[in-house]
Amino acid sequence: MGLSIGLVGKPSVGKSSLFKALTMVDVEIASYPFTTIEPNKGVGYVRVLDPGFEFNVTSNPKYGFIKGKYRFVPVELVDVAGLVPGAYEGRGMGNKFLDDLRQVDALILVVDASGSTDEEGRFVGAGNYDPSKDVEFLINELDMWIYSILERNWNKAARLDVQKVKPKEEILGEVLSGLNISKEEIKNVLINLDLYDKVMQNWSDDEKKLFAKKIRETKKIVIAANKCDVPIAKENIEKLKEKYKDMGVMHCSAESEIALKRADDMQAIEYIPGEGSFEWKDKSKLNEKQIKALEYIQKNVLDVYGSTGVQNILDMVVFDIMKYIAVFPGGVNKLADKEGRVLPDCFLMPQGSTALDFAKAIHEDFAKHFIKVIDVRTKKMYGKDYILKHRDVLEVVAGM
Ligand SMILES: Nc1nc2c(ncn2[C@@H]2O[C@H](COP(=O)(O)OP(=O)(O)OP(=O)(O)O)[C@@H](O)[C@H]2O)c(=O)[nH]1
Ligand SMILES: [Mg+2]
Repeated sequence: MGLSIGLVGKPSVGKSSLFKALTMVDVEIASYPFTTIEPNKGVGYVRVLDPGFEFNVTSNPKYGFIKGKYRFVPVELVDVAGLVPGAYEGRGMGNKFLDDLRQVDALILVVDASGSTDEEGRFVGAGNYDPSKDVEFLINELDMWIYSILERNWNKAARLDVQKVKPKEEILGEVLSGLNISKEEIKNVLINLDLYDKVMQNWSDDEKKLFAKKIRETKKIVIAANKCDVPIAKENIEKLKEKYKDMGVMHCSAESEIALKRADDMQAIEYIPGEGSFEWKDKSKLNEKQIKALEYIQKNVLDVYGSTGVQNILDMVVFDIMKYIAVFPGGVNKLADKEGRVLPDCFLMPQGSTALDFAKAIHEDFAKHFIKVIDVRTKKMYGKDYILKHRDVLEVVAGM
């Protein structure tokens, strides 16, 4: 299964807009709170410099696509309803819908950097709300969401604990199952909090809350500072970057990205997601208003920030925060598969993965009968413990 990334934030910050900018799936976008109720799922793409051009070939991906020198590799995205302060007490849409995010590997926390919306997502005019307040309450809501999962299951779990049916990390692992947290991580949190040997029945409420918070801290989270096309956002983004140095903070303008991608689809411009400029191809395909909008984007977004930030957020999550790398299967003598597709596959794998992990990702049998890998660029050979590098192109040799 591929990587999955969730979008969370208060209403009207542009979660669905960012989802649309990343997936180009048409979803409901509107200026009133709680536009989204049911989750949206779609495919977004991380950007990798494609190795094809080094071999003088144009790759032909089975999944994703090539644009310019880049390969866009699919990951799953999930957009959910807006979260308001007190959601854990049932305010707004409550926090149960966050269960749709249980499976995600990382979260993008979307805030309205233009400060145009209050904590409930109501429009208050640009600059009239401090977006760093959002980060505080959203983090607290995530903590309380995990706490509420614990609470829902506590009695049963505490009974198993008292009967010593199985170790705590297994009991709690089941309660938090699907949160993508390993038993080892759970055990570490328990030990660090000095709760490993304390009978669960006797945990205080504060202890449960602290445990929930520490579990949340194991999740990968980055902040997307959206609506950076509104000039006043600049100051707020600088403040957010200073205040949340430990998390990643990335400017973005979902609306700008949608406009650029649309104009690119119409072949009015040539735009590669993540870039700091675009080329005019055929202005006659656009009306006056659309041309003005694109000029505005160049001047107020691309020239100011170097990108719309939309592509950059996803790349930052996967490559910088989650520390994944992209690895390509290929043959020393042949880069195409049976159907003639050149470099058809690209695997996203955690940093530190080995040649054997790579073989396994391709096919279980390759791992079972593994002999060696050959670096297609250098023709060097490596054994099963070879640590994969970002953008490696490797042939797996197996004895079958
Ligand atoms: N200026 C500006 N406005 C944006 C941007 N992205 C979204 N918006 C506007 O913000 C409003 C809310 O956008 P949505 O994408 O529906 O927001 P949401 O977070 O999904 O909202 P809910 O589903 O209600 O929680 C809409 O009026 C969008 O046009 C942006 O990059 N810049
Ligand atoms: Mg929405």
